[in-house]
Amino acid sequence: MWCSNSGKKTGPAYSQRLILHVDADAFFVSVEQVLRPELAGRPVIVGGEDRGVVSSASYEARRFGVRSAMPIVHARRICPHAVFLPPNFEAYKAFSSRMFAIMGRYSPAVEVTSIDEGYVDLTGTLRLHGAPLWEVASRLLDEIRSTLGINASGGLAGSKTAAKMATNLAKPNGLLYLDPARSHLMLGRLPVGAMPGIGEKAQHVLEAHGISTVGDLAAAPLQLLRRLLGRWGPKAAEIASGKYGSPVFCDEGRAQKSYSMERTLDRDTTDYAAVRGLVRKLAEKVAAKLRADGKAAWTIGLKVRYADFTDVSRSMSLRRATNSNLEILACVEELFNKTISRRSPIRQVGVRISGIDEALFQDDLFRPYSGKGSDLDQVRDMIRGKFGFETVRVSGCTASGAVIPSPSKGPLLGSRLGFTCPEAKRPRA
Ligand code: DCP
Ligand code: MG
Repeated sequence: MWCSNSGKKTGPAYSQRLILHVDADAFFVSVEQVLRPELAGRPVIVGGEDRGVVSSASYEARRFGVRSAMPIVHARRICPHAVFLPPNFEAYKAFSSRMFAIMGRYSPAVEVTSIDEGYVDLTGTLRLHGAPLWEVASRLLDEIRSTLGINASGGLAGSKTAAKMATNLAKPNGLLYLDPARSHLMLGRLPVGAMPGIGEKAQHVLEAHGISTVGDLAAAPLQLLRRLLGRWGPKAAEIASGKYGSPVFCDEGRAQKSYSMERTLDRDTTDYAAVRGLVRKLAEKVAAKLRADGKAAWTIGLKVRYADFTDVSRSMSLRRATNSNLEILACVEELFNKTISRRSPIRQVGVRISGIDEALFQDDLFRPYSGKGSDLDQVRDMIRGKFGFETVRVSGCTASGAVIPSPSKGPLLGSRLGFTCPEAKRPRA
């Protein structure tokens, strides 16, 4: 379902489409500063251990050049006096749901796009709030500040893209209202890379063809854009011109769109057997989460980051959505074999499952399908849930997807079901 923005037929002031984009400032760090007030105003960096990357940097740390996704070792070099903290996802999730609960009080149409970012469709709420909508937007951000103790920035405009671009201009701790009738005059002057969806690569391609601003993109010949960006080209031009306005997705927006996990290795390695083992473990963990939510996925993806920071990603789409370990491991195996083609050390690997759907399929028409996977998957998930992931190991996987239990000597809990349990742990008394 999507929430319509057509508004009531009560004149332009009521029906004008106005969308507020909200994005918390330095979110992970801000939460840490609320939990540890002594860190307020200091350069603070949240990220993995030494081999990891920066997740969030306070604006004080950004002054020294620290950015998200930068290796922690580099951040330590350029900002040695910063406080470095490991992530505390439970706390971030709790703050995130409180932030979206506040947003939901201003309009029923809220689309969650990430842990700290989303849209509120304020169209048609003028009479409800009894105040101009930029004032309402400002109240909403104030409420986030006073209730949660973190700063959030906002952009209020006639489309989601314009609102998001306005937020980026307002950051940190600001609110920018762009009159829908004139916003293209301001946004059109921004560099083309400022438009959401135009990444670094696309920006370079466009600039090489004289398209350097958002306005240039809006005016560029569609044929050229199709050649440069493929099918996305004409749509990008439409968005840049402000003519395209995708609706605020309410229900689906809240639903998880993908499941992923990635790991940075302890050291860069060419031990592909070990990397392959890690990839399989990630895939199994992601598949288990998918099953726990009663979902299935159409697309399985693998990302490999080499030591020189080049990323190679591959994905494959299936003929039907799946949440079966067997099928997901077989895909990951195939992707791994296709991806690992160069003899370079690997730094990081990740598995991403997308195209999320309800797990509606069932092989046995006379047995209702729970959505939680096959018997084998269910038993495996149950044992791992109780005794830990490592208690059950799926020990081999052929290209066709058949799981081969590895020969083992001891008493194997579950071995008849096609998996091995290396240390068959007994339930604790
Ligand atoms: N995040 C992450 N890794 C990244 C980017 C982000 O783990 N490469 C996490 C940490 C961020 C949170 O997601 O706090 C939100 O991402 P943002 O891009 O909104 O970044 P911040 O909120 O930290 O900063 P900003 O003020 O620029 O929004
Ligand atoms: Mg943010």
